[in-house]
Amino acid sequence: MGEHVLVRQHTPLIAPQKYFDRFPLDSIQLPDIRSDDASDTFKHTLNAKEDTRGGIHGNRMHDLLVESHGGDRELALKKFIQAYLASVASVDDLVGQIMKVVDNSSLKANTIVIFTSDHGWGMGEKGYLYKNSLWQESTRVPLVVRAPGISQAGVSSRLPVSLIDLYPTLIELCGLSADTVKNPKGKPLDGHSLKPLLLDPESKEWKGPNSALTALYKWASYYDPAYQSYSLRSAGWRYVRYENGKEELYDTAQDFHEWKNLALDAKYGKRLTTFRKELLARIPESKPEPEKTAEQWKALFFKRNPKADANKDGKLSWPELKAYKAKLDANKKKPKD
Ligand SMILES: [Ca+2]
Repeated sequence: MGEHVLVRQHTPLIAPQKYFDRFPLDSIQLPDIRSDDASDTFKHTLNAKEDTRGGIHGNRMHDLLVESHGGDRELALKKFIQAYLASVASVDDLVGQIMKVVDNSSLKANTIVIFTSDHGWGMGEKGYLYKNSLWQESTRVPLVVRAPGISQAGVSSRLPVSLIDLYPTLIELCGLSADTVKNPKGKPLDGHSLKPLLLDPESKEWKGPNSALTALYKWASYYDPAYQSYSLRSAGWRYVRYENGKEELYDTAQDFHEWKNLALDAKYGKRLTTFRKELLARIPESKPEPEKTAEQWKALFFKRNPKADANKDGKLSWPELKAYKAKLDANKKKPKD
């Protein structure tokens, strides 16, 4: 198995000029953006301290881009999208070159090619210009599979699947063992082989769950799976639950843009309950952070403040800690000038 990572398509959006020329500014179409779209959403309520880049970073990126174009939002987004399209076109050409090499070699008939990405990107929808959201712009990725003798060209499946399904797919297509449980501590793979869907996009043989799970990992010092933000995307719905308990629910069959948060509408209580249960069944059990004992706390303080060991005996006593902490606190209170 081989992996080829094309890093451009990525910010900063650098591509040869000829690709920019393919997308003149006046030909750029902006996505459908509703100015008040974010008003019924909760991403911005995430604890910014623990989620420095996930909470409002996308809003800041958006606002700074607009500001740098003198407040002309349309021009700002058009220029960003032009650079994005130029990068996509450049990667597209490179993929074509790779495919040409494969197809002109003896590898053609027995090489499985998967084209995908690790996340999408918000283009100003909900005032957000970044990855790391739980809305479709960020959670959806391209996924194209060419498996000789298995998949058919030009067909697609509407079923939401996940990147964790790729490994089991390759294992099955290559006829390798998927048995990952070697001892009692082992766990089976979380993903499911896409082979039935590659053979027939309408197949009823798919063994995976009805919805794709996306986790927004909080950049915290301690990881508790119960306090992360998640999205479940089924064929017709998206459910979002933020770590602070706030929820969003979108009828994606009717509301493709995910504009109207139905979680705020009592009419959808039953559907919310079902999604809540489904999510809890999918995520690992909570592992709350153990309480730190006084000694552990002292050890941590010593690690961060080695100078607190006043008599330099390599050990930090409580009086030494108290004296050093008092000094730190006094310095903190001092006015800067
Ligand atoms: Ca909205």
